[in-house]
Amino acid sequence: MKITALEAIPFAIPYSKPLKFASGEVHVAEHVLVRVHTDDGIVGVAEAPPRPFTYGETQAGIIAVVEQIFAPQIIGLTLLERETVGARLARTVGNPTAKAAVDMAIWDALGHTLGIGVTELLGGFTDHLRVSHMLGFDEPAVMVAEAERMRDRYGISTFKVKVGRRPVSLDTAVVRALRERFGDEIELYVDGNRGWTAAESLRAMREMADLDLLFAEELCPADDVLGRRWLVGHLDVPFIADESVPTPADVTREILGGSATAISIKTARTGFTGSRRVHHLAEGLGLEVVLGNQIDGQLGTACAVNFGAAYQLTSRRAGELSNFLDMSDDLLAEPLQIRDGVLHVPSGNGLGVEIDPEKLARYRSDQ
Ligand code: MUC
Ligand code: MG
Repeated sequence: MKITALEAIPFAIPYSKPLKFASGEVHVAEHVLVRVHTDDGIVGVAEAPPRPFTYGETQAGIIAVVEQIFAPQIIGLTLLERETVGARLARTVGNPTAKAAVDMAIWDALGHTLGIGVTELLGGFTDHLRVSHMLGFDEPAVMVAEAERMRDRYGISTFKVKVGRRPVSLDTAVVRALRERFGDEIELYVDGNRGWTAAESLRAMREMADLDLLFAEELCPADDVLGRRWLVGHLDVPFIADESVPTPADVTREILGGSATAISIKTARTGFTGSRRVHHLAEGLGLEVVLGNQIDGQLGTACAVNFGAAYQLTSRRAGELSNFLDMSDDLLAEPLQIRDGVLHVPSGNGLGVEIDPEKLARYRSDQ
């Protein structure tokens, strides 16, 4: 079970439908495949998606930190020393998706070593999640057509609508069009990626008061400390903190400060070990939790569903597990399948997935 090598492999897969939102846009999935090798010949995998507009990471930076700093720190430790691994990685500040991918690749390797799935290792609550699809910026008619396609083809009936444009009516018109088209057949919530001010956020939420929203997510910046607290105090739906809570300490600060009343857990930024800490904290605080999406590919989505299915709290709400559908291709040998609005945890040991060597050869950008 001893870790003998750590690899960081860049790859690039274009999106067939780019995703646009208030803090940025993504046209090509330029992610990093992280592989952990052990002395038993086991290989664990995970994916790090650089999001410079959210965490400041880049593809080149993730490779550098994994190869130059993390690899020498953890080679020689065993798969059972995950807290030691975490403590060593924590000596480097930031780099959340690089750290998360190393952590999740270790869990995958552990699952393969023990002959157990990661969901079972973590908690084993269920084997599937309902799926929520994230709709990026566009005209109302295009976003309604996209929701129709997701519903008709994959049975998805929960949608997170990206908002945060100016004037706010650009976005409230989209949400209204969706509600008018689907009535109560769908669940809807909105995510502003910090695009609005607190006052704009409240104006928009009042315009949408009759649209039966589940949640509002990160509508304005958490650094607008008093404005955000004021906003959250005026809302009658849970306010989800997403990019403002990359660590358990951030969750504590935002919730106790009155700047959020719910949280998004993203395995892409807290791995399994950190996400478990955030989950337990949320459970203790009695918070609503949504399993979020860092615009993950299929490998990242396999990580998310493995985690989400492990616990009751993370499987209660639909998880954001479908944005890989907007990619032109992926790396997995067996593609993930969403049916009737549900994604099952891939069966098998570890994460239950395998990388297709031909696809990796085609999309890796370091050779
Ligand atoms: C989300 O929930 O915000 C877009 C930016 C980011 O950091 O994550 C995605 C989705
Ligand atoms: Mg978000």
